[in-house]
Amino acid sequence: MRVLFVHPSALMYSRLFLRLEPLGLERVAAAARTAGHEVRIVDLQVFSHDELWRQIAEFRPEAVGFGLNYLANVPEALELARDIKRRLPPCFVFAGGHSVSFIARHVLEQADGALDAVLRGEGEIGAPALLDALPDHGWSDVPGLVGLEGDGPPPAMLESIDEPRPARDLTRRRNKYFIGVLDPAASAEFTRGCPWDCSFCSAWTFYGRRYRRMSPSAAADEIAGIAEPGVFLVDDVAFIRPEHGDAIAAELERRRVHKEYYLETRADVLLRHPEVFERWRRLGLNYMFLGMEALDEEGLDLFRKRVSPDENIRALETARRMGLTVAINLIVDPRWDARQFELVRQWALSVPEIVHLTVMTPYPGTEIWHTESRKLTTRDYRLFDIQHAVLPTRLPLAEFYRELVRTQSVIARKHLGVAAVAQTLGILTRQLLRGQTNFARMIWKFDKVYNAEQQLRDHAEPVHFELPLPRHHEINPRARAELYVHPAHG
Ligand code: B12
Ligand code: SF4
Repeated sequence: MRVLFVHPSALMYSRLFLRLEPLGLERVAAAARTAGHEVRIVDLQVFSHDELWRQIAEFRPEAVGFGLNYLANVPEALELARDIKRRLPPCFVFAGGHSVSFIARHVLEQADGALDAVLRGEGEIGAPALLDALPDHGWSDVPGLVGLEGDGPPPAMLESIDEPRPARDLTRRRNKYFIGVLDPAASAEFTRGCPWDCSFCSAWTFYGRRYRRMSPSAAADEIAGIAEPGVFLVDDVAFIRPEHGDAIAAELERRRVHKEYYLETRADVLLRHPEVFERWRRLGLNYMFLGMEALDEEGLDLFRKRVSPDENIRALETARRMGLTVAINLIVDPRWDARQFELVRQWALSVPEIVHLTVMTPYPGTEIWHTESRKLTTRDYRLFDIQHAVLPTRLPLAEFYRELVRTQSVIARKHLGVAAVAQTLGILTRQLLRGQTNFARMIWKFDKVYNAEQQLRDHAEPVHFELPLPRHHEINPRARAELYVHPAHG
């Protein structure tokens, strides 16, 4: 069967700081190809809609699968699905991915016939099963299927994440994938899931709180097979198990594989086993993302981060000592007033790290979705990109955005401004000589992407598709069980 997988367009954040390959979609595409299907991928982060229509006309797919990891992409995917059905009526159109898994039935109903099914959970098992079932519509056995005529059994999980290897050969214009100065950059995954349970996050609920590791030799094969010099590790928390990080490092050392790495971890993990990160530093680890989330105890308790402000500060010192460039994420509470924004600006300017701000946003699949969603000021999917405020702000909304954008701009100028360009001039020159312009463009694009008036105007756009509301508004054991996509473990 001819199958086309589609990743929707880049969201606000990805238009500036990073744009990464659709790793999940590449893995699902690989599984479908192994099952004997003819598979293509269109990534709308790096292609315009014209390329999609060209593929629809030329390749004439019998099935199209949209990757919906992000809520903010739901309206675009539904509109494209409708157009595909118009141009190619017999084509089977479905969606899968992180966010859509939590609200599958709702999205299917909203699609009003434009989608034939949503596949919940990991796609490596479900997607080939669905494609195999398609000719005679024997869907009722497809794990994770939510269909127009009923549901299949619960989503099935891979025992081992060693296989399938992502079908990187199917993504084109790979030189458009980058993260900051890692330009170009590929992505790779060593582990899946997270054993913590932060209240604002759905990484643990999606995987039923399970945590799986790739075997060290498969992980090293994966890295060795990547053509790009830079690698972003998509693991939610890198090297939770120090022996796993060490074993992969040993394999890479033995094979003399050297890349430049960017990874994400937690302060307590770094502090417990700095030696693993030191070892990776020698292998090319240069950039680390630390999800600090809040500067004070109260904020950290609110998000159930189980890390103290002191641990966060010590982790920063440890990373600095190792010579790592660190990016920090802070969650903006919509209740912040002008004074709190000012404090954050001062703090951000006083530390050498790159500081990112994301606005606290309740998502389906998180605990705060149940406790906060009654207060939502909008249910427009497009605003759920953690750069817009969807909860009531203490400041008038226009002023909130002015403070937010001003803070982001002050911080961005610290890194993207003339001084930073001078510091990174060597990197920039080398990239431009190789024809890599993503990082250079990012430096000059900030004001186009971040604009308080535009963010305010986004709230006035006509809304065609809205998020559903949760059935429970508190976290009792039943509501907690319902958070999971893959059945909970332990
Ligand atoms: C890596 C990552 C990114 C990368 C994106 C890379 C890319 N282009 O896809 C970067 C760093 C760019 C990123 C950015 C953002 N991210 Co992000 N990201 C992740 C992260 C940590 C891992 C995703 C990943 O690659 N996993 C590994 C692959 C193999 O798994 P996967 O993609 O989930 O795919 C599997 C299934 O979902 C499914 N599947 C996927 N696609 C499809 C398609 C079909 C047809 C089918 C059947 C199945 C299927 O099968 C796959 C294999 O099992 C997740 C957290 C998590 N653990 O999932 C957050 C996460 C997905 N991100 C999140 C957010 C909020 C964002 C941002 C909005 C943040 C921001 N600061 O603005 C941006 C917006 C990105 C954008 N599109 O523009 C949220 C999602 C929230 C939501 N409900 O919408 C998550 C869940 C993190 C969280 N803390 O809650 N992100
Ligand atoms: S925020 Fe990080 S540590 Fe907390 S549950 Fe999500 S992935 Fe795990």
